[in-house]
Order: sequence, then C-alpha cells, then structure tokens
Amino acid sequence: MEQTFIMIKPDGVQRGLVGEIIGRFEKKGFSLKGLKFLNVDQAFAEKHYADLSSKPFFNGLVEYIISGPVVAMVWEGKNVVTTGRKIIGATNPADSAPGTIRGDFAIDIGRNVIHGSDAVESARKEIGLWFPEGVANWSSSLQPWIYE
Ligand code: RTP
Repeated sequence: MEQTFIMIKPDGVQRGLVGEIIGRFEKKGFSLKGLKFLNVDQAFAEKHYADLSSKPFFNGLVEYIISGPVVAMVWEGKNVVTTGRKIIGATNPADSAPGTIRGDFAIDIGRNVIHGSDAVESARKEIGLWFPEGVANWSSSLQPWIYE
C-alpha cells in the first residue's frame, strides 16, 4: 500500500492545528503508520529541502522549519500521495481551495502550515530521512469498510 510523508510545520503546531490536521487524514480513511513530535536542526532541514537549495526563499524556509517543533507523520492508503496533496491544497494559500487545510487555515506561502510529499519516490526518500528506524506495522480492521 502507498505511503506518504506529512509534516505539520511549526506554525501549524503553534496555532493548535495538530488535532484538526490529524483528524482530516484519519476521517478520510488513511492509516497512521508513523508519528513523532520533534525539533529539527539546520542541517536536517537543509537535507529535507535539498531540492530547493537554489531558490531565493531557501534560507527563510529553513529558518521557518527549525523555528519550533514539527509533527512528522507517515500515512498509508490507496493514492495517499496525490490525495494527501489535495487534502493539503495548493502551495500558495492564496490559490488553495476552501475545504483544503491551507485553504482553511493559511494566508501566506511562507506560513502554509503543512508539508506533504509530492510523489511516491520523494515520499520514499522523506520517510527514510525522517523515520530511519522504520514505522509501525499494523493494519486497520476497518479496511473492508474503506476499500471495496
Ligand atoms: P511542501 O514541500 O512544504 O509540501 O510544499 P510544496 O511542495 O507545496 O512547495 P515547494 O515548492 O516544494 O516549496 C516548499 C515550501 O517552501 C515555501 N515556499 N516559499 N516564498 C516563496 O515564494 C515560497 N515558495 C515556496 C513554502 O512553505 C512551501 O511549502
């Protein structure tokens, strides 16, 4: 089954959105496989966002991610990478549809509350970076009520 990496960024934590965000993924029917609450340092944040290192906003992005604790998660389910991005909404909250997390809870692109992997391959890399010890091994007994 497909997995994705989801991170509630420091602004999402500070604003008390952790329960709301986890609830949206749970209620959709996805399964939580990994969860940790932690601060990351500059080297780790730079590794996570290595693909963006040439962007003008890179330093500000790294400062933002290390400014407070984040919630790192692995969610599993059919098409969870693409559907997870739809639940999150467009990168710039000005373009995120109401009903998405960013559409409902964010205004500025540099304070957009949450990260989600953009492809199956980047999810695999990000899960390896954030959860080198692996994730929980379980499957929900509700699966027959979620999948045909
Ligand atoms: P994320 O990785 O956080 O899920 O975001 P994304 O794929 O939707 O967007 P990406 O282009 O990978 O950018 C990563 C994060 O960088 C910040 N950003 N700031 N100031 C700017 O123009 C700008 N552009 C991007 C956002 O926090 C974005 O989520």
